[in-house]
Amino acid sequence: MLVDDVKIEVYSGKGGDGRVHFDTTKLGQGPTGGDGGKGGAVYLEGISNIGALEKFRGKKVYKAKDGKSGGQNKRNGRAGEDLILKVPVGTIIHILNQNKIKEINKIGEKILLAEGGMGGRGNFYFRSSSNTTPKECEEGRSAIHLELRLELKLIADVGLIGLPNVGKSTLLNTITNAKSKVANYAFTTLEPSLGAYYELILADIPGLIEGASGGKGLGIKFLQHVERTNTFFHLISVQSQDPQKDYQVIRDELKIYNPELLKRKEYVFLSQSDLVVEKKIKINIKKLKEIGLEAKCLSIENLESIKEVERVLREVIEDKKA
Ligand SMILES: Nc1nc2c(ncn2[C@@H]2O[C@H](COP(=O)(O)OP(=O)(O)O)[C@@H](O)[C@H]2O)c(=O)[nH]1
Ligand SMILES: [Mg+2]
Repeated sequence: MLVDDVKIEVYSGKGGDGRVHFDTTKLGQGPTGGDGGKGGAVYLEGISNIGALEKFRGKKVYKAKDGKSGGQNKRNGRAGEDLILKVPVGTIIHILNQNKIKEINKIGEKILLAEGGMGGRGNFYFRSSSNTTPKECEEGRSAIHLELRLELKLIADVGLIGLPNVGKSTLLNTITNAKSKVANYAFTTLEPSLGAYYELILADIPGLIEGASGGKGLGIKFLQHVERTNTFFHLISVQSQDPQKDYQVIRDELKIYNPELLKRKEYVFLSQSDLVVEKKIKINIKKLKEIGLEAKCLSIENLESIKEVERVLREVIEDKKA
């Protein structure tokens, strides 16, 4: 199952302590204690793998490295390594013990959650003309502890919707780098998948069937992931006996979940068009026209139709920029 809600704890690194040390060579007697290194910070970084919250289910506590203590001969301690946790784009970060919320919306976006503690200063720092042999140094500052709830809300630009088995996953895999499971029976793909087409993110929303909004199947759970999606590709199989009904079933489920979803831009595709004879395609195109839909033919066997999908995607990219 897709993990889309987890709680973890993170700690930044503690600062290294400053050091008290004096030169032991014959000529000098001065202070040479170095500063402690800064502790590692905690960052979150957005990646495209929507399954990335899975790894937080087992391990719950994550720590950046502490800074090292200062050394002799004015050597400063090494800084602690930062902790960078990778989360899927669309993750909402609830910082529970600070009552704050942050979001990661882009691949590669990195946000700082907790600074590492500053290193303490060594006695070399405290030397002065009035005190040439200071015995003071500072402790490193403490780490920051955060309790986090990571909640995934996918931010897809295009949502692929339609009944099971109409070719949504196949289309996603064909035009993006996604590796969505494809199978010839309903309900194998129980996880939504994401793929990228240039700067667009496409989401395959599986499991929508009649009654999904009433708790049948799992589709309804995934609709939260397209709540912020502006465009839908609605696939209807050319093999359908009643394409009008297939269309309406999905529209009804969207409506019950959130009527706003019906206002989003929608492109209708008559999919798997290589599987039937031309006449059947024409009949189904006509049936869809009767309810005001201009359906485009689509088949992964037909390069022209894939190019047409890509043309529509470029249109979506233009719309997005505008
Ligand atoms: N012949 C043909 N088969 C297709 C096409 N698109 C998908 N399929 C097949 O239809 C079945 C269901 O496809 P899938 O992508 O899993 O459908 P989904 O449930 O909507 O994600 C799989 O066996 C696919 O190989 C197509 O354009 N032509
Ligand atoms: Mg699928």
